[in-house]
Order: sequence, then C-alpha cells, then structure tokens
Amino acid sequence: MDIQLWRELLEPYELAVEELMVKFNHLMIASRKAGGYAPIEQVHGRVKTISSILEKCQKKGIEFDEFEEKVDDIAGIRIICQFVEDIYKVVEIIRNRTDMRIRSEKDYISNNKESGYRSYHVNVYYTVESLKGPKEIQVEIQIRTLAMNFWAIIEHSLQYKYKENMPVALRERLQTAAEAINVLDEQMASVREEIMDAQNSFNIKANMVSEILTTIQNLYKVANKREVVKIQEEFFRIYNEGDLNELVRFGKELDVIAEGYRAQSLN
Ligand code: 0O2
Repeated sequence: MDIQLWRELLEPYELAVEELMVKFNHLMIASRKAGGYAPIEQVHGRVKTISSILEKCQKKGIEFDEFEEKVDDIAGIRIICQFVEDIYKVVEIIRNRTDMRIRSEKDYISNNKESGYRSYHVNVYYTVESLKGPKEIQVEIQIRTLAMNFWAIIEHSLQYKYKENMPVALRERLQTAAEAINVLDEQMASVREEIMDAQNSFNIKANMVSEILTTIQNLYKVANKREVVKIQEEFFRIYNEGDLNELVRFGKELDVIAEGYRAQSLN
C-alpha cells in the first residue's frame, strides 16, 4: 500500500461518515416530527487524521498496509443521548439495521475503563459505493450520554496534553469527576419520565401549531376571508391560553372545516 495515496485511501471513510451522519440525524428528526421522544440527541462524525492513524499503528505495532483491517475506528460516529437508557435503545436500533453488520460491541458503561471512561462502542461493517465499486469498511459508533461526553472530551484533551505522563493527582481528580458524572446520570434517570413528558408536550405543540398555521394559510386561498380571519383570531386566543388539549380540539375542528374546502395542511 502506497502511503502517498493516503488521501484516496481515506475517501471511502469520509463518504461513510457523511452517509451515516445523514442516516442517524434522520432518525432523530423523524422521531421528533412524529411527535415522539428521540433517543438520539446529537450526532457527530469524524475521520481519523493520518497523523492519528500513524500514531495508533506505531503504538499497537500495526504495519501501514494492514491499517484498514486493524485500526477499526478510522471512521467514527458519536451518538449523544440524554439518558443512559437511551444508549441501549440506540444499540438496539443499530442491531436491527440492515445497512450495517455488527463486528463487535464494547460496553464501557457496565464496565468502565480504569480512567473512568464510560461509553458504549459498536463496531460495524458498512458498505459504501465508491467510484471503484462497493467497499466494505469498519466504522466505530460510540454512544454516550451528554454527561459522559462532557467528561470524555475534557479527559481526552488532558490525555493529549500529558500523553502517558498524566500526573497521578490529576488522574485521581478525573476519576472522582467520572464518579460524579455517573451519579448525575443516575439522578437524571430518576426524573426521565417527567423530562420526557415535558419534551413530548413541547414536540406535540410545535407540530400542532405548524399544521394549524399551514391549514389557515391554505384556507386563505379558498375560503371566505372574513371567516378565515375569525378562525385565525380563535387560534391566537387558544394559543395564548396555553392549553394543549384545547389546541388539539381546535386543530381537529379546523381539519373538518378544511376538509370541506380540501385545504388541509397535508394536501
Ligand atoms: P480518538 O482521538 O477519539 O480517535 P483497546 O486496544 O481495544 O483497549 P482501542 O483500540 O483504542 O483500545 O479501542 P477502545 O478502547 O475501544 O478506544 C477507542 C476510542 O474510544 C478512543 O479512540 C477514544 O475515542 C475512546 N476512548 C477509549 N478509552 C478512552 C478514555 O480513557 N478516555 C477518553 N476520553 N476516550 C477514550 P482514540 O484513538 O484513543 O482517540
């Protein structure tokens, strides 16, 4: 394998990261649009830099021409969740997908690393269609909570700064911080239902308002203007009262009116 071609070698990995980010972002957005709770909060992706790949090869005694097989995180996706429970939901989603094949799983949540690092890693095979045809590559998907991510980012920068020589006192403080993060995740899990209810209501309201306003806009094109102005005033009155049930009732009534004019928001 020619090292001069490293840019070309990394192209399929870039494509895989781009595609997978679109796919996981779609899952997040689609769940929210459907008015439901999305177990995915954020999606990040990156391709390892050539310097980082060479560093890993050197550290693990991997020859350059076997790096594609032995460095399994050249393409990396990071999925951030709000709650620990969501992490396992995302793992299940990945297990059920037909566009990727699981190679290995590492549960650093039940068995955190000595550093205090917690995350769930799923390594998958994923096929991209490149100019030269299909190519199956490895992708590492790291799934963690917002709190775990906060800790990992800070610790990673310190690891980068100190390499193998992190002062013991600092290492211990990071381990204590990791325990605090664990407690935080447990505390948040205990109010999960309440937080989810609030977020669901927010999503339902946002979707409802958007549908109602589209229907009103459509009605302006086909119905009597004075009647539509009255409907609009009624909408603002209910909206300002802030009662979600009333808004749902109004939305249903509006649908019946719009049906008469074939002006529903979905048409
Ligand atoms: P980067 O810059 O994120 O790419 P292993 O031989 O299996 O023990 P390996 O092959 O490195 O080790 O796999 P592992 O442990 O699953 O780690 C892969 C990635 O997980 C790392 O990639 C980090 O992103 C993350 N990770 C693992 N351990 C830690 C840790 O203690 N602290 C932090 N902050 N992240 C960790 P890279 O290549 O190290 O870094």
